[in-house]
Amino acid sequence: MKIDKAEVIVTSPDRNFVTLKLTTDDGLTGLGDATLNGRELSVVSYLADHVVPLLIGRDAHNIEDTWQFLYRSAYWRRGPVTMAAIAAVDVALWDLKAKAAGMPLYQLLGGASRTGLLAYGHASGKDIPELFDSVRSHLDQGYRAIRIQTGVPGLRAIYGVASNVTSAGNTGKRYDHEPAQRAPLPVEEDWDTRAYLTHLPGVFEAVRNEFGPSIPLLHDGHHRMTPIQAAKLGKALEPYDLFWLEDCTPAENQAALRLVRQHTTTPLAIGEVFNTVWDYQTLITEQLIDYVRSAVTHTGGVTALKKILEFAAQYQIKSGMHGPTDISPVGMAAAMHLGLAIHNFGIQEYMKHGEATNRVFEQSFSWNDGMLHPGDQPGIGVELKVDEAGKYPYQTAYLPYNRLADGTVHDW
Ligand code: KDG
Ligand code: MG
Repeated sequence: MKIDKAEVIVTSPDRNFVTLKLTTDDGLTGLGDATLNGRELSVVSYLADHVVPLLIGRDAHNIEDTWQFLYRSAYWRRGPVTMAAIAAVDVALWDLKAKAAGMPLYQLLGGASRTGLLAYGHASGKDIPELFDSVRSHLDQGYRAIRIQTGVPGLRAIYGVASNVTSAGNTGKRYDHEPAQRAPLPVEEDWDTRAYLTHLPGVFEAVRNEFGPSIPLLHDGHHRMTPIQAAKLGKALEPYDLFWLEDCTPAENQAALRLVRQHTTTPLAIGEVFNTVWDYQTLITEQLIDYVRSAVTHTGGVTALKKILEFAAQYQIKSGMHGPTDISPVGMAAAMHLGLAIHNFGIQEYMKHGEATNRVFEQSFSWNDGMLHPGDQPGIGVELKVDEAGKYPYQTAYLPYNRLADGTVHDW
């Protein structure tokens, strides 16, 4: 099974996606997601200019060897662009191998360890009434676990709150997806950590009072706190029994999590911006987190993330794979197969893709009663409709960024 053709396909149905499509000499096709939100074209170049020429003629069955070759032969290791490109090759090869075997990918990863994957969705609102409406709507859609984000009094914008406004103006349509605004330049938002820390515990108190003690609730701090602020927030949220507090600090300083951990029993989740096991070394061996947030797409694929999660399992740390809409349906499918197979699955983030995206990517996963299942089609269960993809050319898009009241740039 030799690789005959490797194509990098960029499409922007509801947002930009980068997909690698491999075709073998026996006519099988495999897909891999290489989407890096706001920096999509750098992965396109990495793949098209540097990786595609290395793939032609290779044995598609040799997944581990191809991974090690791409990682080590580049000399320049790690980083989101490199690891997203390697991930795309890796997932496309797993898709091919599973299709060749006539099995869904999870069977090749050891078989199903569970019947489905508990998923969480994103409820948000600029104030409590709007947040409650969003929680109700998620419950109606079947979600059994819900992330809670709200506006903070005095701030115009806050991470994670759905909006009706894009750079093109107020569309009237509510945008619940993670932003990467289609615009020539990034949008500036405002931020005040003190106002946020004062406001948030009351929000969780209100949500618990309204929706009761049993529903798993999550929150994303989006790297905005110092370690001592994160420790304070974790402690303040303990009465509301969070499933996790995510990205409480910019965790590239892994040792900082020691301080947070010493002060709170609120479970911690980290890693959506990480790309190798080395980013987790201290966090895992010292048991400073409870959930690994990496996506298959940004961590070198199924091969590499499976190893990270098996390492984490030795320390009773579970998976919480990143699943916003900037992970394409291909990346989501790979995550579902991996999540179904590993022992230490925790929860899967799941934001629904838009209708145009679902027309471009034909998918076989199911969503029943708050649980995901990747389906039983051979491979990962996603096919790319090339004609449909061609209708949506790339659009310049940037993530927003933050400034404090005095103009200082802050983490977004
Ligand atoms: O590209 C950035 C988004 O993926 C990020 O803002 C989403 O934090 C996120 C999450 O937890 O889904
Ligand atoms: Mg996050």
